[in-house]
Amino acid sequence: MTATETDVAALEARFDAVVAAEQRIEPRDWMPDAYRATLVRQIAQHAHSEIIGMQPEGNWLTRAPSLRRKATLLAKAQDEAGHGLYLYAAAETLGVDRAELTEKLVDGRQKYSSIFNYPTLTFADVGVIGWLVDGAAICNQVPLCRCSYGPYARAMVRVCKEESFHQRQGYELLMTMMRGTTAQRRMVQDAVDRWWWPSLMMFGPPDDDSPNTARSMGWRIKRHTNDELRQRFVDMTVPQAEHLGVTLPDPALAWNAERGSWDFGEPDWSELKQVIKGQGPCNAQRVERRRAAHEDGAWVREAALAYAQKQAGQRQAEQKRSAQ
Ligand code: FAQ
Repeated sequence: MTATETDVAALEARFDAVVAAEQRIEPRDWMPDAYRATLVRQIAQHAHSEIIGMQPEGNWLTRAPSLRRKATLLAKAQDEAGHGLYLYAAAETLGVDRAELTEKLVDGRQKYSSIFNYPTLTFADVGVIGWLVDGAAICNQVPLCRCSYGPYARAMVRVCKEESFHQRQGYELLMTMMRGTTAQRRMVQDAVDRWWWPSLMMFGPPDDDSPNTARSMGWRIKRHTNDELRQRFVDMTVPQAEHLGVTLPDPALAWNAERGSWDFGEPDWSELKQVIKGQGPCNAQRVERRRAAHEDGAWVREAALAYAQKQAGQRQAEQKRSAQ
């Protein structure tokens, strides 16, 4: 072994020991290139999902049925923008540039969650997104609070607290509609029928078709497989659906006493593949709107940069004056 090989072996051994001891890898620590690349991929996709994820609900901001619902929805969308910011900041600790990540998103070189490519047809969709989509996000993200990469794990703690509030507001909205008219109850059931299967697909492909899971679990980035988390979500949601008074659109749903879990049907994996490939109902619209918003915001970024440069220049001039 050369001296360099010995150094790398020692660094690798330290990295493995930190991960095995459930401690955190921090930005300045040595890490394998593939670990860094996996984190950039996942965190960037996650950040893009939060930002694109504002669009489906944003569709109802100007048409919310009351001032209270509008204020709540606005606050939720703002939280999602904030989650995007924490996540881009976490990605930047790995040496990538946020502007470059955004370019990759709008060019189709990076992904975002499939779930945000479905339309929001009625106000009940706002409630169902809160209940099912945020519910699925919580199932997926609470374990990420124990992810081996420090900045990602810490960002997840706050994100999950806010997602819990989002889920509750969605459920409360749906409870209110279910206590309303027959037409309102129908709207809720229709929204549940449309969002149930896409929510199950949020967890990713089945384990035997998930190329990244084994390695990400080995590095303790992911803490559970896609199928484990999907099952956890179904088990959590079935009693909530009963309490709400809606039917989940899956004839195969049945309690399995032996497993102590709910059996459920197979999502249409070809649909997930199509949506991930960019061929879902709203992919083109979502990406186009993101591109337009990014271009429209160029003047804000330029102004902020010019202001920061001006401030830095003034600070330098002051330092020079006080040194004289
Ligand atoms: N959509 O090998 P795996 C939210 C891709 S935030 C699109 O299993 P992995 C908050 C995957 O990237 C929702 N693509 O991959 C909110 C990979 O492609 P690549 C976002 C998907 O990474 C709520 C390929 O398929 N949450 O909801 C999807 O081990 C309400 C093979 O898959 C996160 O991002 C999909 N559903 O596991 C906001 C959580 N599934 O990259 C607004 C963090 C898979 O090799 C309103 N991410 N793919 O080209 C994760 O936990 C993981 O990345 C998974 C995928 C579980 C999503």
